[in-house]
Amino acid sequence: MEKFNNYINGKWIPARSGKTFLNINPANTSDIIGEFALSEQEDVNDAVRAAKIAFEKWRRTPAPKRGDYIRKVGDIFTRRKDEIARAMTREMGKPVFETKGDIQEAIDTAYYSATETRRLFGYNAPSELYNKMNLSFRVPIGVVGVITAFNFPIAVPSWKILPAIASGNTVVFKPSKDVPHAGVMFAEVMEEAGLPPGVFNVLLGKGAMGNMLVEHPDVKVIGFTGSTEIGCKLGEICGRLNKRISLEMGGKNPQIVMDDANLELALEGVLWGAFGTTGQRCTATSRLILHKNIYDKFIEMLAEKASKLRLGEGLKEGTDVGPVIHEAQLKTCEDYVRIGLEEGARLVIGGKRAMDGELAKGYFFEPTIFADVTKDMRIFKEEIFGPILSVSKAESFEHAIELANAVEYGLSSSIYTKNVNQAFAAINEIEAGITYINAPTIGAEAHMPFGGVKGTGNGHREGGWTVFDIFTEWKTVYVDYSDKLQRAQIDNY
Ligand code: UN1
Repeated sequence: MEKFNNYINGKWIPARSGKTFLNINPANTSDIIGEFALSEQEDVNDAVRAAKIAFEKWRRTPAPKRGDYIRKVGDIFTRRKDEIARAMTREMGKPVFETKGDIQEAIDTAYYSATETRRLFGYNAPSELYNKMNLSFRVPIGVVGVITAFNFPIAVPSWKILPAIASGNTVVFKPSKDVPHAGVMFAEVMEEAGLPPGVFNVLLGKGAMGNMLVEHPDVKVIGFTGSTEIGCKLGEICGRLNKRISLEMGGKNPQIVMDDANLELALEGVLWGAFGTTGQRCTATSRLILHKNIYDKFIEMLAEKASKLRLGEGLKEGTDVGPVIHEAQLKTCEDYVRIGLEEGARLVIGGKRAMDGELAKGYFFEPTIFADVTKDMRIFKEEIFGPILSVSKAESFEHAIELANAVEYGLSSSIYTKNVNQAFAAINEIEAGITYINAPTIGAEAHMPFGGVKGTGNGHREGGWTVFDIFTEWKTVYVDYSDKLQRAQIDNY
């Protein structure tokens, strides 16, 4: 069996304890991906020490020079796209066309971040005094800890790692325990790009090790994507330690379909939004809000199409929907089906494990649709992270918006309508970090701000120019060239 180690200070090394853990293919549980280093406190200390030392040189490397390395990262991901995509599919299940998209998002992020190293704009402003100049610059912060989920094993880490490094920070990355191989491949790419030792480090392991990284006094900033439960706990730790943390957490994203919408288009949208990545996206469409005039008809159209989605191994040509990530996630899906039925929702299709033929070898769950879901039900409010869609009926546009906003989360959202007034009103009224008009809730692009309001986050935005606000501090500079003492607020008044 293949063994995979941590990447610390430019070297591949096992965990100090020698401990390892296994990871399996969720589409075929007898296929073992490999044996991975199980990192603990000492390994965290080693990686953070390496990153701290590397920071002193890296922060003094001119930003455009740092960009040259990151551009190479984009080139290498481009060259290795197919091969890494296949390995990712084997490790986490989503079909190859999706894992290719995942890598493309990292390529886009690499080129975007590399270009930003020639900008990283600060501001200047007039001084109150004539012979004085006021400037401000972004400066790097130090060692950044990156902790991410399994569902986008390369793209989401890249959103944090590449801008953090472009800004002059160094990084210790802990991939999800469910996708350690992707973390290894990320490190291989960084190694080939020739980044100086210690600028980027990967620690493989489980959840507890993430806490150690967050608690480590030399880790100054954390970028986290994962569950609300864990994110909030890490947020508490960072509050106590006065550290910056960017939290990207859960979603319960609505797609509204109004009675004037192009229904075929809305149908394609919800199929992709709800069942793409097997519903395991923080941006997945988990609630469908239908105007009463099209409610029955649309549910019928949807049920027909959704029941034809082809479940299977993501490496197999023609697969639409892969497995969920592990047994516990299957169990969660089953629990929510039971809860939905107990709450009185109507099960339209699906609702159980898919066990036909080859599917019995993996963690497959049937695409599931509940109708007549009301806003007090748990399946309306709680993130499931699986292929389960809740459908609710709206009496009017206002009611649709009210339903869309009736949850604790606020990441993505969508409305299908041809009425331009309604579309713009929805942009104003939906409480979410992202709103799509006539497009599904998934499909964020690397160069735009990404993040949510309410329970989804803590005010930061990854992606785009906004991610640099997470990974930089401001340095304000006043240059007085008057050759005398000029007292602001005093000598000029
Ligand atoms: C996530 O689910 O964590 O917009 C990120 C999208 C993708 C990113 C999803 N580009 O769905």
